Amino acid sequence: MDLKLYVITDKKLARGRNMVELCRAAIAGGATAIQLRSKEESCREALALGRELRALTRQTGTLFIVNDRVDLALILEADGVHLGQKDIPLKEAQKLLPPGRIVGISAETVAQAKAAEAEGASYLGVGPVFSTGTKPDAGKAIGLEKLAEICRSVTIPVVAIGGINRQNAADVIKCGAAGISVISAVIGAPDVKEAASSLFRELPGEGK
Ligand code: TZP
Ligand code: MG
Repeated sequence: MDLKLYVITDKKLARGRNMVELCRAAIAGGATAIQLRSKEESCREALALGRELRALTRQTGTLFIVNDRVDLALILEADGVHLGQKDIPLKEAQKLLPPGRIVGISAETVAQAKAAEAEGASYLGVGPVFSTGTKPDAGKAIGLEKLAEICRSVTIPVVAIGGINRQNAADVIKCGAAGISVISAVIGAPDVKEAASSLFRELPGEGK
C-alpha cells in the first residue's frame, strides 16, 4: 500500500480537462495512489470515469481508492474505499467488502484516529492540515503539531490532507505522515505531470 503521493480527482479543478488524462499525467509524475472523488458527477458519470481510472491504475500498478461509495468500489473492483466520519461506518463497509480491501478513514482528532485504528482501518486521512478552499465543509485547519500528535497516537499509516503543496510537503512528512494527499496542487495545476513530480521530489525515498 504505497500512499506516498495520493492524488484525488475533482471535476471543478480539472476545468474541463479530461480527468483520465490528468490522472495519467499525475501517475507519470509519481502519484502512487488515485482516489475517485465524485462530488459533482452523477452516479453513471462517476461509474464511467471509475472504469477508465481502474483500467489506468491496473496498467500502471497504482493504488485505486473510491471515496464515499462502497457500492462503486465493489462494482469497480477498487483496491479500497475512503470513508469520512459521516459516511458509511467502517464496520458496515467491512461487511460488504471482500476481505483484504483497503478501508481508509478520515480523522481530525486523536480520539477519531484511535477509534478508526481499533475498528480495523487500513490507513487514516488526517486533516485539513492547512486551510483549503477545495472542500468548503472541511473543518478548521489542524496544523502540523496536531498532525504529529495524531501520527504518534496510531501505528497505521497516516496520509495528511488539506492545503498541501511543494512548499509544505516536507514539513508534513516530518510530522510522521506516510504520505500526502492532494487535490488542487496536482489536479488544479496547469502542468499536472510537472506538479506531481515536483511534489514527489519533496518526499523522502527513491523514485521519480
Ligand atoms: N478533506 C480534507 S481537506 C480536503 C479533503 C478532501 C481537500 C484537499 O484539497 P487540497 O486542494 O489538496 O487542499
Ligand atoms: Mg466522504
